[in-house]
Amino acid sequence: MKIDRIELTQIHIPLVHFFETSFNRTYNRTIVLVRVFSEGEVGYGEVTAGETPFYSHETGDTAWIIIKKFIAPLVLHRDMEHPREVSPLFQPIRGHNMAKAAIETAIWDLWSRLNDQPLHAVIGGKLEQIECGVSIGIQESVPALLKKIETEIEAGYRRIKIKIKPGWDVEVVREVRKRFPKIPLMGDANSAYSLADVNVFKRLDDYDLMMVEQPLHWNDLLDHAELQRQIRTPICLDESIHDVEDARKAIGIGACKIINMKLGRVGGYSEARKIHDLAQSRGVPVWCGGMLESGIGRAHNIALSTLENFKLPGDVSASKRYWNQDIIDPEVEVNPQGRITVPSGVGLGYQPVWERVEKLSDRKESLT
Ligand code: OSB
Ligand code: MG
Repeated sequence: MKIDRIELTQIHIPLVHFFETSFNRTYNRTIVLVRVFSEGEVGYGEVTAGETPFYSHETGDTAWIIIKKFIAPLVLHRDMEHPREVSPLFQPIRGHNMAKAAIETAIWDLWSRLNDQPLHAVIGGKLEQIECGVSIGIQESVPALLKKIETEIEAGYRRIKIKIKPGWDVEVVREVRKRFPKIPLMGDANSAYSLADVNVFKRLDDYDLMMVEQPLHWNDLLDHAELQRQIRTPICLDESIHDVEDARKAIGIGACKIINMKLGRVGGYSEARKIHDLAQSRGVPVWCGGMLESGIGRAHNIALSTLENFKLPGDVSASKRYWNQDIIDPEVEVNPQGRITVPSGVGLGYQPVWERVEKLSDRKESLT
């Protein structure tokens, strides 16, 4: 396989409902999509970075520059046997994992299509159905949140994640538990707290949460280990895990008992697989996180979620929770039992509809 062209396309697409975390509120997504071309076939990838550098240092704009100047030249016109060769090529570039992942994941899709196989089979996935949860942003009021949760439970979702931040935490969780005593529930703080807030998490211990996600600083492991020693609720790390070394250290010092996996945050399938295997060998379950992806990123998340240690429901939800119309055909659907049936077609198994992409696009660049 030799890649003769890489194309970057930026789209603007409004969310059905704004999404608020401890770091910002998003109404409209601006997303950079990539296409990689070889032997008349196309592979698809998505830059999962946000519009702003508030989740990580990366944005769609930084990824565009890094891909154009440093990543694309490493793979264009190079003879490659297998997509597992891609990730080591990117190793000299420090950070910029979402830029790397967009290209790496697109090349896995391309190779799967060239070899007439489903991507999930190519990466070694075994699961035929994916367990789905939802991530519910901070709402205008507690009744509004309760209503949202009710809707998602009725739709069949198997786990509810709510976003928390100082001022929207213990009291909110108490109200949710009062109304829904039994549902699998968790909170994601996106690094809104410090160790000085240990009492917040001790109080949250009363509400039987499956886990609390990334309570402390976005690059910390040590303080999370200290917090975990003081609370019963398992800590799940998101922002702090960039590679298998972070995962090894985090598990080793007890900074987390669960890992949220995101292809973008860890730089693609090769590193995700390493983290997955390490976690599995240590008895640490993983689940697939989300970054408000379009159908292309979402389809990659579904493929990833077929690996065996994806033991907990992910933030992998139906297209219609995000978009009036997604950019793939068929759209991602979740059945009334809260599961996605993994598609059996080649590559991603969902076909990007490029005419739709072009209608949403205002920026495009071809790299040769
Ligand atoms: O922390 O998991 C997160 C969205 C954007 C950035 C960070 C996160 C999230 C989500 C949404 O929680 C998950 C999704 O539904 O895509
Ligand atoms: Mg998170």
